[in-house]
Amino acid sequence: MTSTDRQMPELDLDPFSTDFFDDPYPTHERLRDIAPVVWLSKWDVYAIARYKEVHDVLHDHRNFCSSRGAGLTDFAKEKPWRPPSLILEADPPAHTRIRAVFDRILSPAVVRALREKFTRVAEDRTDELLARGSVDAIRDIAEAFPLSVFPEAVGLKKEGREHLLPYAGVVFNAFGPPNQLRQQAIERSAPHQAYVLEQCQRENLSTEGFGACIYSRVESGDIAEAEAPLLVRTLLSAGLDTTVNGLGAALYCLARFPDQWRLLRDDPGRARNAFEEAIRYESPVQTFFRTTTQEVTIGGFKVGAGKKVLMFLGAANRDPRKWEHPDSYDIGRRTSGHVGFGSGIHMCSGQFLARLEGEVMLSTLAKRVRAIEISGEIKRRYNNTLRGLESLPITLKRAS
Ligand code: OVV
Repeated sequence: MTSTDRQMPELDLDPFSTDFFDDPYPTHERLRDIAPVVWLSKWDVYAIARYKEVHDVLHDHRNFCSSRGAGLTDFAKEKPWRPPSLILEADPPAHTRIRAVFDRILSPAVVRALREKFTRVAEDRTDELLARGSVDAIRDIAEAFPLSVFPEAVGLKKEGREHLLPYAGVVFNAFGPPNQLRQQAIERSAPHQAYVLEQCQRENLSTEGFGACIYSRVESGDIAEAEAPLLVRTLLSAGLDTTVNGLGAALYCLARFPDQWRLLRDDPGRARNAFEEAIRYESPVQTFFRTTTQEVTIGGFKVGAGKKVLMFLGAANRDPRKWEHPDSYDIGRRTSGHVGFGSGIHMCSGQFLARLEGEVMLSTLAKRVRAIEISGEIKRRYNNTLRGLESLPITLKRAS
């Protein structure tokens, strides 16, 4: 009997339940240890939790496509809840052309020019927080900072911005199975969808900013007129809640592990890696799906054509086969290779912007704040894809 004839192990656990979200780590370990791929009967998906196989799948877009959806819904069988993304939910060659345009809009050079502006905002925010002393690290930092720099950088008008996080909440819940989180989010999404659709139009975007930049590519002939609003939609879908949860992850880590906060205070130049390590450690985007385009073999197990493969980015980022002391938050760690931003052709296009936001906010805090102490009840926020907190009450002490 060859390895490809081995019976696929199956489990009936639900990785989209609140019990799982409360503590996914024992289940991540179980999934990694049982086999390279495990069939989850509850949703008929093939789960991959080891680093190697997650990495391999991310780098094999021919066998594991995105055009049938990066969530559980198979677009070949079911209508997506909104028109597919031109970038996330696409394969080469269509993806390649759009992605090249998008990458130039969010290039390191473009992002670099935002540093001074972002730093001033972070400094003002920090002084305001210190004046109050007791704050909520999620609402007052992780949400407030990205909300005060990102919509501005896109070129959105002031009114209606309160729809942005709820809209992204729907997007990331919608990748999950048809559970209450997904169904309720979609049921309540109409006003958020209406807002986003409207803001994606050229006339509602300022003449500077990422939005106008996308429309300028219509002029240069790189994209069609009809593609521009959908690319702005990608910015609004993927550009805010992700960085909110990334920054939230970093603050949660630094509040829980004071030795690491001390290291960061000793050298605020470590802020960028402290942020990166938080992305590995908490993996704000926990999962994505692919669809098999033909029968494939994963770690010696056969998976049929047209099957949904569920990649546990968060489990891969803590796989002891890949990482030393994977369950330690270590701001000095060599984080390269983590899959918190994905990997391969779909790897996060906004990663440079995300890192700038994370680095600037964390280094500013490290320079001005002596201590961060958890001062109240920590509440988790439940989402089918995003991992993060609803509330993290902290007290901040000023550095003398
Ligand atoms: C990576 C990502 C997440 C959510 C939405 C999109 C992309 C999009 O392209 O709309």
